[in-house]
Formats: sequence, C-alpha cells, structure tokens
Amino acid sequence: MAKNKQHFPKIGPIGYEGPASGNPLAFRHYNPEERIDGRTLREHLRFSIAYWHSFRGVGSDPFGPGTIRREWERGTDPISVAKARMDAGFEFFTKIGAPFWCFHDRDIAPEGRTLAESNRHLDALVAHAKALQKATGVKLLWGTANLFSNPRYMCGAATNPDAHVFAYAAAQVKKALEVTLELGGENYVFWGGREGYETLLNTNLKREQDHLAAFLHMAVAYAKEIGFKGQFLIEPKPKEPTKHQYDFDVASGIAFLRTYGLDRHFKFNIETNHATLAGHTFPHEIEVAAAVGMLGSIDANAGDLLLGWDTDQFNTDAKELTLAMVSILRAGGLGSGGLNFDAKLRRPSIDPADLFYAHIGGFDTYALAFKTARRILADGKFTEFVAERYSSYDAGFGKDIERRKVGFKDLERLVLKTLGEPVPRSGRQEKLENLLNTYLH
Ligand code: XUL
Ligand code: CO
Repeated sequence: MAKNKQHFPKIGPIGYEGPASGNPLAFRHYNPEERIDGRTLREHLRFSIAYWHSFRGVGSDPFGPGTIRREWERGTDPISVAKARMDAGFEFFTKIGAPFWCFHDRDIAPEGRTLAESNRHLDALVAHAKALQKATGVKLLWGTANLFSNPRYMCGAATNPDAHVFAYAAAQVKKALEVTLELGGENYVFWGGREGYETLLNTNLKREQDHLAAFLHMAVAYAKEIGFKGQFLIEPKPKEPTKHQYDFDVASGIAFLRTYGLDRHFKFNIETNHATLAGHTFPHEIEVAAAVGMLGSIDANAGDLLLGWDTDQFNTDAKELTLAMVSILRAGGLGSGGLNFDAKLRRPSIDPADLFYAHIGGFDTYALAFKTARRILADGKFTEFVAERYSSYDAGFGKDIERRKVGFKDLERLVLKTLGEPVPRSGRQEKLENLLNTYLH
C-alpha cells in the first residue's frame, strides 16, 4: 500500500463494540479475536471480500450506467489505475478486518489486445498483489478466470461450438491457475458463466457437456503439473446469463462430476442467490453438498424473491443464515473454504462508507448466526427430535433396510404377519418453528 496515501481517509479500522453499541461503523457481534473452541472467530468464519463487486462494480444496470465513482479510478494509464485500485482494495480489506480476498483475472488487470499482453498486465498486478498480501497479511481465498465478459465467450468458453474459443479459454485458465498458485490461493473456482445454451436449434448438448468435462480434466492435470494443491470448486447457478446453465444446482453438479469421473477433484462453492434462483433454499444446497462430502465454500449474499435475477445483495437475514450455519457446522465446517461476500452495493449506495456499512452488516449477521447455530447444536433439541424421528431404522428390520439385508419379499411377510398398519406420527413442524424462534428473539 502506498505508505502515505489513504483512499478511505475518513474511516479507520472497524472495531468490535458489542451488541449494545449504536455506532454504525463498529461490529456488534463480530469480534475477530473472540476464541471459541481454541480458534478465533476470524479463523472460524474466514471472511473474504469479492474484488469484482467491491472494487470493479460501479452500480450500472441494463437501464443506466454506473453511479459509483471512486477517486482512485481517475488517471489515464490503466495499469497505474489498477494498482491504485488494488491499494484501495487492500486498505479496505485491512480496515474491515477481512482475512481473505477473491478475484477474477480480469478484475485485477485490464485485458490487453492479445493474450500475451493480457498475461503481461496480469503479471504486473500479481506482483503488486503479492507485495500487498505480504504487507497486510491478507490472503487469497480463491482465484478464478473471467470466461464470460469478453464477446469471444458469447456462446460459452469450454462449451463453445468453436474449438478455437475452447483453446483460448484453456490458455486463460492455465494462466489463472498459475497466478492463483503464485498468490497462495487456497481454492480455485469454476463458475459456469456462459456454459449453457439458449436454444437446442443451434446446440449439441451432449458434445457441450463432454467438452466441459474435458476442460475440467485438463485443469486437474495442469494443477497437478504445477503443484497447485488448492481445492477445486464448482459454483452452480441455474440461469443467468444463459437460460439453461449446465451447473444448474449442487445435485446436477454432483451428477455431472460423477458421470465424467471428476468428483474426487471438486467440491462446491455454494452461493445463496444461486440457490434461491434454482428454486431451493440456501441450507438445502449446503445439505446436498454436505451429504456427499462436497461442501467447499460459500458465496455469501442474498437475492430478492420478488425479482427473478441475481441481485447479489448483502445478507442481513439472521434466520436464513442461522439455518445455513447449522448445516455448515453439522457438516464439519468449510475446510479450506470461507465466507466470501459475493455481494454488491445497491445502485444508489454511492459513498465509500456504504462499502463499510454493507460488509459490517454481512460480517455481523454471519457472526451472530454462527453463535446462534452453535447454541442450537449444543442444546441438541432439533438433533434429538430428528434422531428420534428416524429411530425405527436404528434396530430390527429398520436397521436391516439400511444395511440392505432385506428385500421386498421379507418386508411383505413382515407386514402381513406382524406389523400390520403403521401408526402415523406428527412431524411437529409448527412446534419446531416456535422452538427456532426462541433462539432468534
Ligand atoms: C456470478 C458469480 C460469480 C462467481 C465467480 O453469478 O457468482 O461472480 O462467484 O465467477
Ligand atoms: Co458467486
């Protein structure tokens, strides 16, 4: 960081002041130093800032241009501007107290006229990032490549009908893997971007899926070759930009990875707004991934159920996040993953202070959710109820069903001779919802 120049001169480091604080520039629930089970809250939650939204987002939408103008964006040399922007980024990461950041290759360095020039730009900014990481202690949660903005990718990258575009995308990801390794990235994300289609009139679905699998196998092979040991993550999204995205949700992602022999190499990066776009809840997606040991990381945000697109809002819904944290904790946590704020300011939230308010709300709500989820799990009331609900599978013929020791004929005999009609039991949903509220209010 340029030693003397401050990009957020009016705002100092954000401190923890406790639940009674009325200071909007302080944490009320997130005390990064608080130790729980031998680890600090900072280590448990592994918050990360998404560079694309917080430092490249300008508030533009299909109806109008950007509204957000940052002072560090002034200047004519794109590389110097990119460096100043990154200085501002690391000042923000430090002041908000985020231990991690995430980026796409093209977020941090401008694309050149050729791939070689783009790579040179990237090298310059990666060197800058490396120095900033060293100076601040902020680490890279994950890297990724932008394979969706440039017009060459309008019909997809790995699923493009033109092998030339596939090759270009491969070259771009090769470099993105190298820079993620160079910066010590703990994971590498594949979001399908434009890997999908609009109409079968011009699409060979089978060949496109085969090509996507070939691409991911190449990534696995190259990571091995260069010694990148980070976790590969698939980020499912059902639609937007294309109508049919191949990584629709976690369940279809698991099927895809297993079909092509890739499941050993990948886990999932689950984004809240993508889950709801798929018609699922956020905890549902977490549970589906956790059930097969493939929960990797979280893109923390929220959608708006009244709008049909990816609004990427900051999430301050304590109930939704508490349920998500219960599922995450029950799964044993996120490992090398983290909670990445893939969220953007609303278009009229134009002040630098808004970037702080947004992340303070996000950090605080997740910290509160984490603590509430721990209480819920420690009390064990829901766990007990669920265990009891399935207890008929713990012994006798139920256990034999789970162990696949009985078949239809055995069970028919059992019902006809001894069991007869099952006695219905309440699912107690309303009682359990009331119980949940006792933890929230
Ligand atoms: C798009 C999205 C991406 C990925 C990374 O909806 O979530 O920003 O997280 O490419
Ligand atoms: Co995302």
